[in-house]
Amino acid sequence: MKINKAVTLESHPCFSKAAHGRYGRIHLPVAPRCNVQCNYCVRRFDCVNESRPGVTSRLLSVSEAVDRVARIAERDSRISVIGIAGPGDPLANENTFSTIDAIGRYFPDLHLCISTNGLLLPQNLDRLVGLGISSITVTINAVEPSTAARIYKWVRDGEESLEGVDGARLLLDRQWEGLRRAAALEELLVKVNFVLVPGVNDGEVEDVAFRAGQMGVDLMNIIPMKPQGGFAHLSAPGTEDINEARKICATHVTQMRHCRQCRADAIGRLGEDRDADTETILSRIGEEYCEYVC
Ligand code: CLF
Ligand code: SF4
Repeated sequence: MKINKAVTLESHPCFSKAAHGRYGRIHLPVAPRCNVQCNYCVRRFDCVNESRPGVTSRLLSVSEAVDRVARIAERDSRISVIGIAGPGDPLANENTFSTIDAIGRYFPDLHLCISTNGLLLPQNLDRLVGLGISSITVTINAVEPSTAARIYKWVRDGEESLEGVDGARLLLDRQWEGLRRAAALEELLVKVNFVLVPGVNDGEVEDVAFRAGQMGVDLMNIIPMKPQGGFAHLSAPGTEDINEARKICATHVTQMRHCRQCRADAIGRLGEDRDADTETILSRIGEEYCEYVC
């Protein structure tokens, strides 16, 4: 099926504010591994009452993911998007590709959406497009490696693990290359996420917006950092900080203002997640999960 960006936009609850009250998404938690460590990401929560990115009650296998979509999409015609947003990095998990391949074949009318830290995006973009994804989000938190080095504890590329500025530079190079190439594809909706960490990267939010706007990125989502993990000692940005950053960045790229910072296993319309309904029949496992920001 030929993907048409305008058609995707009409019914994508994240990319279109007009669509967010009418359409919903299913996140499939099939991707546990991550290849970087963000300082704002904590991997040890597994609470069905917790509602934030990176949290899921249970990992799904590919066949379980397909079953879940069949079961839910059958009784809710408002589901328009199937997203993979963790709980780790989707592109660091082969199951992500198997899942979108299967969903694309069984449910060709649903849009496929991926959210990634971008480290493996350049090498996987063609594959994702070939599998039929119609929207992608890349989280980019800086332009300068010295700033990114304060946000990412380590970056793992294959067998190589890099820390400090070396890891940060590699990650930023991949993120920006992946974003540029994705934005150049006429069929893809592309969003850049920015996790605002006061005193660390707030001075670069406009630079990220400017670059993204120049590349033709469709949307930017500025997200408040939650103080935890390596950033537990910092303060979260206030609503005024976020609004001010959005105001400045809106001159470069359209701003998203209706994000609900979804769980990695969210289901339904934004803000009306039905995870608990669906998870009651599933057992919880005591694994550690990674915070993921879609
Ligand atoms: Fe999911 Fe993300 Fe796709 Fe949407 S969520 S993978 S783009 S289908 Fe949406 Fe949730 Fe905000 Fe993400 S409200 S956290 S922006
Ligand atoms: Fe990985 Fe996302 Fe957690 Fe960062 S926030 S460590 S990219 S899962």
